[in-house]
Amino acid sequence: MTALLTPTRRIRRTPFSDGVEAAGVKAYTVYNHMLLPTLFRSPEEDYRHLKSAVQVWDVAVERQVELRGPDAGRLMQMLTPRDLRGMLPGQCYYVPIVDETGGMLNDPVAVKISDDRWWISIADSDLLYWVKGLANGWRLDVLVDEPDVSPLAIQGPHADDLMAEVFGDAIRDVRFFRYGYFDFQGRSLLIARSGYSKQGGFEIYVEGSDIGMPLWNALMEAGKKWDVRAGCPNGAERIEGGLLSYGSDMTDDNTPHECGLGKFCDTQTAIGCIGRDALLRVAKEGPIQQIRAVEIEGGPLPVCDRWWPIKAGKKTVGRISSAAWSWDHEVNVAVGMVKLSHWDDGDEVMVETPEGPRAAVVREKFWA
Ligand code: THG
Repeated sequence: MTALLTPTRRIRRTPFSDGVEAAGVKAYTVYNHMLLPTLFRSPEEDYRHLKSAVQVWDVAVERQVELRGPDAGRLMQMLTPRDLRGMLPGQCYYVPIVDETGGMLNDPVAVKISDDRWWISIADSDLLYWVKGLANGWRLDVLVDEPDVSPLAIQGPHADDLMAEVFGDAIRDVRFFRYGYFDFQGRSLLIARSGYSKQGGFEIYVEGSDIGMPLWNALMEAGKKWDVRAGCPNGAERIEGGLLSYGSDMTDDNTPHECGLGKFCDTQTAIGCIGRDALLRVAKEGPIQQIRAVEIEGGPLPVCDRWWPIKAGKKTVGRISSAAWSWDHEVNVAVGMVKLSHWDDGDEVMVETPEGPRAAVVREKFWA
């Protein structure tokens, strides 16, 4: 598919779209009904620059579902099998969200603002309707809305330097998956050390679209000495790091355990979680397929826009959901859902790619 994308009002722009366009964006995808840049210079240039400098990413598509009211905490725990009792304001948790069958509905970052106020920073599914449905069906005392909050990510080895220039040195002390409030032009912004790369960095939860471009411009100006550029989540880098993409690598057909997210589940103690009973059952047996890193041999492959079957002889033993050429590892790095019979480290399989069958090796660990 190489056609253009026709813009409509259904495909939402972001508070940073003017900056993204001025920076020469070359390709977009659609995520949460909103534009998400996918390419600026070339896949290789974007990849190498992310790993050596610092980039500003328009990730406004990470929309927030806000829970506000006395039952906000109760509702939040209904959504996830991760035990939230120990979570304090100032913390972010990566949380699987599951339905009544234990199927994954989303894999957001939950931000606890106070006992009665949370933001759920969602991946690509319409989680708002599920959450509103639960709040109303259970007659909970909570407001559920999408606020005017748009994340802007600063990622790369010079992220701390750039952020300190704009927000002051105190930003360096924010720990991983913690946040603090920092001032920009008289507005207090929630800034977390997090982001969809393994290069380190921050996410600014920009509250109020009107300050989107002023902030974008200030970051671009302050970052000149570190060669700051507009960037975006990078396919190869995120696969190397084992960061999953909801809708591509997993859907509501998968449990968190199949997705390797069992470490973010405390199903025994997550009392109130809608999917708890279902997950307790599947957790007893353990999954029979699981997400794995897969190395696909040979040269670069086209973009993976449909499942590529994984074969062992004539048998299908899984499917690839994402793949990209890694310039650092000089191999195609991929994410696959692999059956138990072939998921051990070093297991040799074949992948049916659009370029024909390719030898591949299943890996226990991702690359970064
Ligand atoms: N940041 C914010 N919102 C998001 C994303 C994000 N919403 C959409 C999407 N990304 C949600 N999915 C993920 C997937 C991975 C991570 C965060 C969100 C992630 N994982 C780390 C890891 O797996 O190494 C850390 C997990 C942990 O240790 O808690 O960061 O990126 N705001």
